[in-house]
Amino acid sequence: MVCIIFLLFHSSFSHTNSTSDLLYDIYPFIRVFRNGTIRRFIGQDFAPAGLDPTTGVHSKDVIIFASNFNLSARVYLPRAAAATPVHKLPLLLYFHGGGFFTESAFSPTYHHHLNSLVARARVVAVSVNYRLAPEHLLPIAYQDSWLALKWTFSHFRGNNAGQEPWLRKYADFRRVYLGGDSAGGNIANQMAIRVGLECPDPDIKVNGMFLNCPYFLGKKNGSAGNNGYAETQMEKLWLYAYPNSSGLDDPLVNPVMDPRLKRVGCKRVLVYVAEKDVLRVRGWWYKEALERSGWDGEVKAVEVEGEGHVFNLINPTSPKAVAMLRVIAAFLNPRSASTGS
Ligand SMILES: *[C@@H]1O[C@H](CO)[C@@H](O)[C@H](O)[C@H]1NC(C)=O
Ligand SMILES: *[C@@H]1O[C@H](CO)[C@@H](O)[C@H](O)[C@H]1NC(C)=O
Ligand SMILES: *[C@@H]1O[C@H](CO)[C@@H](O)[C@H](O)[C@H]1NC(C)=O
Ligand SMILES: CC(=O)N[C@H]1CO[C@H](CO)[C@@H](O)[C@@H]1O
Repeated sequence: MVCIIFLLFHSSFSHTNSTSDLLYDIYPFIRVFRNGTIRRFIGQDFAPAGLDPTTGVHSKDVIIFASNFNLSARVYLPRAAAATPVHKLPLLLYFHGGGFFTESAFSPTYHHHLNSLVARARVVAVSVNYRLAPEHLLPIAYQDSWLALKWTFSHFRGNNAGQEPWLRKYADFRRVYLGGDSAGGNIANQMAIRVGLECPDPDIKVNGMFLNCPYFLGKKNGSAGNNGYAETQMEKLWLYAYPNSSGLDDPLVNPVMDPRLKRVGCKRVLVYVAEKDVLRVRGWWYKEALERSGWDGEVKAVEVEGEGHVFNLINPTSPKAVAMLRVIAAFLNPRSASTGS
């Protein structure tokens, strides 16, 4: 009896104890304990590169900079690249989501997504594996992404060009696109602004960008709505991923506050938002802010009814996800739509 009481007491005590052992809890993304233990709950699996039998898309992993931290990416080539003579294909630079804390360019979710998109749009793609918080706090993800962009662009020129043959041979650097979902959408926007401010090569043309449920926040600029838990978790992601930021109105996460927004370095932007996503209004506000900024381009937002955050990645075979894939493919490569591959 004493023993049972002790166990009950002890288990509730150790529960309390382990709760206080938590430095922070951003479930289901991550839990970080005071003793240094880190637990991630999504996006930790590895899908190998190679030939995808369903789509005929080839992929391989490349190390971009081995020198210090093995910055890497997964490069994709569609079946259409095998045509002779070679027709160069549009190039997509993709940034995965995961709240800056989880996922990778190599997870089954993104491997599947890129295979489908590359096959449908007939584009060459580089899916960037930037480093994650909390081991690598922001702004490292932005720095890695910019290095990956510069590495990709370095394949455009002859002499000092990069050595990845798929990019040298098949990528059309006058039809470059940026894309990303959630935190990757946030990164894509930053890369587009930086291209507008300091494009590494004036002869390279970034034509457009698509953002899927982009991760933007804002404090002064109103609350997203009634989903308290989800919204709080979304805010925590930023504050813990970037303790040195100026908070929820930092221009890196609140585009309404970003005076550089008008420098987005492409002429077409497509924003997807989902009706039940706590970030829905942020996607709409991004569109409005971009329009009001004086940016010289055309932005379109599409809202998908009845769906939640990155629904198309979670349920890629659902009719709405398939329809969305078709629209994004046509955005990246109008020719892929006209011949309906
Ligand atoms: C750290 O704390 C967690 C939660 O209390 C525990 O599961 C884990 O084993 C601990 N790790 C170390 C190295 O002590
Ligand atoms: C980079 O990759 C190589 C080969 O896999 C490995 O030996 C090395 O430890 C890695 N470096 C870092 C910093 O992860
Ligand atoms: C935060 O900013 C301060 C002041 O600029 C700097 O000294 C510090 O290294 C930064 N911390 C991180 C984690 O980047
Ligand atoms: C509450 C608030 O200030 N909302 C504004 C946030 O920013 C967007 C885009 O600029 C405006 O349309 C909202 O009115």
